[in-house]
Amino acid sequence: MLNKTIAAISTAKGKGGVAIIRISGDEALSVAKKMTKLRIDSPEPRKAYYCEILREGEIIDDGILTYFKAPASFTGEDVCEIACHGGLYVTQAVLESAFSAGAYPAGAGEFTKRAYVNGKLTLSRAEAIGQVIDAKTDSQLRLSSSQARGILSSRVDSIREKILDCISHAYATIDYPDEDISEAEISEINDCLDYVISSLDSLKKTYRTGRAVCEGIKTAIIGKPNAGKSSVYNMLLGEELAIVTDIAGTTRDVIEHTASVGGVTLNLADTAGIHETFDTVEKIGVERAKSKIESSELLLCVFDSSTTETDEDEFILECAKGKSAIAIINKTDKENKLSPDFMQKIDTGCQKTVFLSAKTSDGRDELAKVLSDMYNLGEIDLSSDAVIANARQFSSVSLAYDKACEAKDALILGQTPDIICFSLESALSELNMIDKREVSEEVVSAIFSRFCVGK
Ligand SMILES: Nc1nc2c(ncn2[C@@H]2O[C@H](COP(=O)(O)OP(=O)(O)OP(=O)(O)O)[C@@H](O)[C@H]2O)c(=O)[nH]1
Ligand SMILES: [Mg+2]
Repeated sequence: MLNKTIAAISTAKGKGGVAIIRISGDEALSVAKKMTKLRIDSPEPRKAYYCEILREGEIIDDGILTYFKAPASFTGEDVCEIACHGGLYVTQAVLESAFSAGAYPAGAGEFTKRAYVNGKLTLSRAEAIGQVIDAKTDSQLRLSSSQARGILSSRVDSIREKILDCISHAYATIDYPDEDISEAEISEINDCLDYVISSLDSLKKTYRTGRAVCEGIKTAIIGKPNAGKSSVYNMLLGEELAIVTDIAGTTRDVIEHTASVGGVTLNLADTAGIHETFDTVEKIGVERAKSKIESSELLLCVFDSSTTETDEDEFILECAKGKSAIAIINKTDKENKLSPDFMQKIDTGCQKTVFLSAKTSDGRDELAKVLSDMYNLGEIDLSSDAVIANARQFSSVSLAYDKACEAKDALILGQTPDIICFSLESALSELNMIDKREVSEEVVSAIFSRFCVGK
């Protein structure tokens, strides 16, 4: 399958100035030559050539052809890119002309998959390219673009080399089974192992940040009716998405959008005000709000500071128990009527308290800072540090960490070098899952199927 020459539109679907049709495979140049009229016989690699574009011999457009000779191309195969005019119909016609000239339609992510198979990209870099395309926030773009440049891959490589060092030290002692491992050798293996364990531990910890940036945190805004939940929701999203009125019980259905606050991606849900109600529709809304609390990882508990607290506010604090929760004391543009006792209860019931006015946006920066600290964004430079950004990578690093700890335990217990080596080799093979070829075809296909056609 892989040696078929494939073609697809690589630019976004829609009307634009220019569109690019990418062709990759052994026949790329011959396909491109069949479907264009060039002024020369053979284009030189990496040079742009004006050409007329043909469909069954008839000129349908003109554009630019660029030829990339294998292996110096994105996919590692021969690649031709034809830039034509970006109309919907003309682009499709140029693509069909590539098919008539012998190319096959590319599947989703097939160009990037070929780049990976041909060793042009590591798996984590390929994943990061997908994230660059999908990025919706500035932090997502910064993180994925640095990982696409291979920062995670080089960090993983340097840890792999250290593990190989440990293995070679331990194997050296196996060659002399009659001699005990000397103190000096034990200390060398020990230092090496400590380095590996602490590097894997630091890398593992970056997942809290990576996940907060890339996947986002499921967050519910909860509070009693009229506390200002929908106003806080709109303020965080920078748009009037939820209806705000002074009538208690305005929000009934759960409304969900994604916001970036302090670099953290919040998958935000605005919910109905929680209280006792006999209104059938509102009752359903309150039930939905309660189930949203269950399924959320983070709660933004909104309290109206312009009125004294009620049992409903006490109930919100009950909901926050055992959960990650930030208290938002809203309406700070008005006089604070919450009792000092209740303020104290808020402080103990929630991890952090932020004073905010959804009306004036005062306190938004403070909330951004709290979120950024909560997910360690201040400690990590998204554009230069290696960061674990998905569950697959996290699982490999965690398992490698466990195996390295097993090796250290074996060393401390004075077990034979082959036992230490066995654990270290398992650590290595777990780590190999991040970038190397030990990944199953199923995992690889799942990763690339998330890409769009043309990438
Ligand atoms: N002064 C002031 N008024 C606010 C602030 N935030 C919200 N309000 C007002 O409080 C009222 C209720 O706001 P909403 O955002 O609809 O409150 P809610 O918690 O979503 O209410 P329900 O959906 O009914 O549960 C509206 O009149 C808002 O304009 C604030 O920070 N300051
Ligand atoms: Mg509301």
